[in-house]
Amino acid sequence: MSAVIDDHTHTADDHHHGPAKGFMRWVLTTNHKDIGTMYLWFSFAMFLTGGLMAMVIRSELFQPGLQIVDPEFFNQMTTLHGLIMVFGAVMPAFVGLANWMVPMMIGAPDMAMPRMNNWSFWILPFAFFILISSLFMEGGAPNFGWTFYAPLSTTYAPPSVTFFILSVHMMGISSIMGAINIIATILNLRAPGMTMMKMPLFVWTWLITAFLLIAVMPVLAGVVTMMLMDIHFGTSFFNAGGGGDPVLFQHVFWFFGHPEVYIMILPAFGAVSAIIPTFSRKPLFGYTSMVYATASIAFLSFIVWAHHMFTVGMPLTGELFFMYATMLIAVPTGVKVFNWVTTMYRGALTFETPMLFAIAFVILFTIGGFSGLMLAIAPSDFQYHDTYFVVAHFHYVLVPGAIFGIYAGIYYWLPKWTGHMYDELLGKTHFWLSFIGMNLAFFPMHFVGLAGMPRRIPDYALQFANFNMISSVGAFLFGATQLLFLFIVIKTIINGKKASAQVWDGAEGLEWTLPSPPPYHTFSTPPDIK
Ligand code: HEM
Ligand SMILES: [Cu+2]
Repeated sequence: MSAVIDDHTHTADDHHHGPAKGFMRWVLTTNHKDIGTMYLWFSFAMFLTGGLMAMVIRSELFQPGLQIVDPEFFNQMTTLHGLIMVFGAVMPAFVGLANWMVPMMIGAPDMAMPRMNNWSFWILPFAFFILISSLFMEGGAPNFGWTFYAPLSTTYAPPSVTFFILSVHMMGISSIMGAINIIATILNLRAPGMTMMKMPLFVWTWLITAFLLIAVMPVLAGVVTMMLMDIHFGTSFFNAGGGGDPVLFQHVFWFFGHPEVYIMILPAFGAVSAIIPTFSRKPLFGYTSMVYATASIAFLSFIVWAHHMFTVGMPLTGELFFMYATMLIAVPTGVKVFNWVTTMYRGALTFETPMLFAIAFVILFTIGGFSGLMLAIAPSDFQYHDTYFVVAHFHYVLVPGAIFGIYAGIYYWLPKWTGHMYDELLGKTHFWLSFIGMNLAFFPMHFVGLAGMPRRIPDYALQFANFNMISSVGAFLFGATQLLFLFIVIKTIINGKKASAQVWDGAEGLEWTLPSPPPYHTFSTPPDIK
C-alpha cells in the first residue's frame, strides 16, 4: 500500500485534494464520487451483458419452433439474464446513485466507512466474473431460473452451481457492507440542522432500502448455504427423500425475494420524488406521507412472500392471509402515485428528459402494480401463475420502474457529476424509443400469458406466434436504443456544453449549491441548513 503511494509522489505532487492519477486511482479510491462512478459504469456494463442475453432469448422466441439455440442453452440465458439484471444492473446502479448523492444531499464529506466502500464495490466484478465464467464450465451455466428452485438447483443442477453459490455469497457481502455504510452515513454524518424530516426523499428511501438489504441478504446467503450443504455435505434440507421439503426452499427464497423486489424500486421512488417537483416548479406534495408510505411498503414487503407460491398447496388461511396482505400494499403505493400526480397538478410543467422518464415511470409502474393486484388474487393466480402474464407484470415494474427511475436520476444528475449538459434532443430520442420499444416488448406478453403461454420455454404453440413476434421486435428496438444512451453519456463528457451549478431552475437540495462538477472533496466543513 505505502509502496503504491510512494510511486505517486513523484508523478504528481500531492496536495491532499485532487484524485490520484492513473489506474490505481480507481483501484485504491475511497472517494464516494469515484466509487459512485465505478458502480454506475459497472452497472451499465452488466445491463448490456444481461441485455445481450435477452436478445438471444427474444431471437429464439421470434418464431415458434427451435431455431437458434438449443433448449439447454436457452435456460442458461434466462437464468443469467435474470441474475445479472437484478444483482448486476439494477442494484449496483442504485448503490452508485447513493454513493454520489447521499453524502452531497445531507451535507456530509463522504461515506461513513470509505475503505469498506471501496471493498463493497471491488467484490462485484469478481463475483460476476465467476458467475459469467460458468458459461464455459462443463455442464454449462446455471439453468434453473433466477429463482433457483430446489431440487432443480440441487439434485439436478449442473456442477457450476457451486460457483453460482460462491458468487451469490460475494454479491451478498457487497450488498450488506454497502447497506451498513449507507445507514451509518445517514444516521451519523448529516450536517447540523439536517433533521431526519428535512432529508430529501431519495435519502429516506435509501435508508429504508438499506434496512431491507440488511434484513434479507443474510436470508439469501442462508438459502444458498443450505443448497451447498445438500449438494456436497449430505444434508436434506430440500430433499424429500431425506426428510426435507422442496417447498421450504421456496419459502426461504421468497422471504428474501419479495423484499428484494422492493429493494429494486424504493430508491427509484426517491429519485422520482426529487425530479417531479423540479420540473413541476412546485414543492413535493405530501412529503411526510411519502416517508410513511415508504416505511409501510417496506414493512408489508416482509409479510407477503407466499403470494409467489399460491399453487404449492398452502392451507386456505395461508392463501387468504397472503392474498389480503399483498393487496394492502396497493394502499401506500396509491398514496405515492397520488402525491406525484398532485405535485404535477397545476404545476408549470416542462418535459426535459428526466421528467419524461419520471412521468413514464408513474404511468407504467402503475400498470405493473395493477397486474400485480391481479396476480395477488389467489384463485385467479392459479390461472396466471408461471405464464407470460407474470413476465409481463414484473417487466412493467422493473423496466419502467427500476430502469426508467435510474435513467431519470442519471439524466437529472449527470450535468452535476460531469459539469456538462447532455444533448436534450438525443435524450428525448432515447426516451421515446425506449418507451415505444418497452411497451411493444412487454404489453403483448399480458395477452399470451392470459391465453396460457408458459414462461421459461424456448418454443411455443402456433397461436402465440403474432404477439411473440411483436414482443421480439419491441425488445430489439429497446435493446438497440440503449447503445444510444452510451453514446449520449460519452458525448456529454467529451463535449457537452458547460452546466451551471444550479443546472435546473427551481431544483431544491444541497447538491445544487455545489459547482458542477463538484470538487473532489465536498462539505469538509458542513453547510448551513435553513
Ligand atoms: C402493487 C404491487 C405489487 C403486487 C401486488 C405484486 C404481486 C405479485 C405477485 C402476486 C407475483 C407472483 C405471480 C406468480 O408467480 O404467479 C409477482 C411476481 C413478481 N413481481 Fe410483483 N407485485 C407488485 C410489485 C412488484 C414490484 C415493485 C416489483 C419489482 C420492482 C415486482 C417484481 C416481481 C417479480 C420479479 C416477480 C416474478 C418473480 C418470478 O417468479 O420470477 N413486483 N408479483
Ligand atoms: Cu412478491
